Amino acid sequence: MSITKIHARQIFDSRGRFRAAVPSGASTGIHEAVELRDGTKSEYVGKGVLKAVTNVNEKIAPALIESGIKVTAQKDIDDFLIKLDGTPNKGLLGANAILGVSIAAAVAGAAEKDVPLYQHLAELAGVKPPYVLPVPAFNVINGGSHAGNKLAFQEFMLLPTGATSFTEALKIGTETYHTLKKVINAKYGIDATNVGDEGGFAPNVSGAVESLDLLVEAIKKAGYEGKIQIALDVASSEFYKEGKYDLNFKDPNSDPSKYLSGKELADFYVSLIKKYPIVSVEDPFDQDDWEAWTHFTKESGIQIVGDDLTVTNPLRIKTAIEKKACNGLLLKVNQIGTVSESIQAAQLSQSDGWGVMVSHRSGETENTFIADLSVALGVGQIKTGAPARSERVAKYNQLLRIEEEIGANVEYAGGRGLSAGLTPPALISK
Ligand code: 2PG
Ligand code: MG
Repeated sequence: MSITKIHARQIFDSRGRFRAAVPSGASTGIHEAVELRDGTKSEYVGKGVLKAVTNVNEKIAPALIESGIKVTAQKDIDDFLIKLDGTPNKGLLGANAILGVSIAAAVAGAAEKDVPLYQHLAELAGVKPPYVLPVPAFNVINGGSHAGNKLAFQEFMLLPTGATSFTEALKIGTETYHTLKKVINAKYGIDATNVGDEGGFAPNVSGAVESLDLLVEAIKKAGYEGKIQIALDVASSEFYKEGKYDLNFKDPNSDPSKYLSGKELADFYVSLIKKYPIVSVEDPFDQDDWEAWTHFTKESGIQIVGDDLTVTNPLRIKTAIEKKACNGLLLKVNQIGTVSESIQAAQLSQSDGWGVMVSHRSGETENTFIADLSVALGVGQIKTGAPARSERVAKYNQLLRIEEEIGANVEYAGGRGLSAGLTPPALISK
């Protein structure tokens, strides 16, 4: 069947900002596809997306309906949208307008075939069962641009790689999250247990070492030592200044003589990797500091994930492959703007042996598309915040449903999955 009706409306994200059916970042990379915002300061503090909504309703909808493309032909739909926009960064219609339609088409395609969304997406990607449920990366301490504390690093994540199912991973993550809350309360008081944008706690710790010590203590107290490994998202483009890294960037009086060089920052990471069970580091360096990336990926021996560096864009991923700049992709559908290009980005990365982690944005909605996408692509990793705040938990709950629905034939990526080449072996061998 071809498409007969498309309708967009402006809705609100987890920060109370406004968009069509797509998420939105705070620590966005400069090379991401364009998110069209109205910019009318007097309305919705300039963050409205009514222009993008109009682009869907008045430009995309009539053209796509007129085209007669079948709703199950995702690649044709996405190619049509890319062409209709005509710019390399989807700046004309807006990646938010385009992605809303692309995702809606995928959901409608699954309905037309009368199969679950993850199955439809897997068929589009050519991925065969058995389906693999991803290891969740729970972001339990929030810093950087996602929290009102002094912490420079943006995300401290727990990966229950030692679980035997997704359901157990969620149990382990949730129990450890609540144990962490008690640990933080005992050390810093109840005020320090307020949460940041992604549901993790945002205590006013001095830095990464203090945060990692909290995680290790919580893991031990919760009884999950050896079952949980740690991932970081440094989001360092946020504090790259004049070729150096300012770990005190939230202080307006930060002292430039204390900024770190790329080499000094790399040495700091190496010391952390030695001391803590860290198996993955995302955005350790600025989005255009290629040399530092290449050097550190080789030196670290663990998964190094490109987010702002690669922006889910096949062209940037190709460059990263050539430069051996990283060995992991953070897959964010709104960085590129269509479902088909997201699948292409994942598969291009996997073709070079990279790990792939499907990801939410810090500004999220209750939409659970990425949960299905992570299963469809069988990538073995997903990050969608702490096990708190409904826009985060909605994705984890959808994965519970999928695991239950698939039943006996389901596999969990932790352990077996990771060693089967879904992600670098370092994730389990460390
Ligand atoms: C990131 C994301 C999601 P944002 O940097 O990985 O955690 O944050 O959506 O703000 O870019
Ligand atoms: Mg990131």
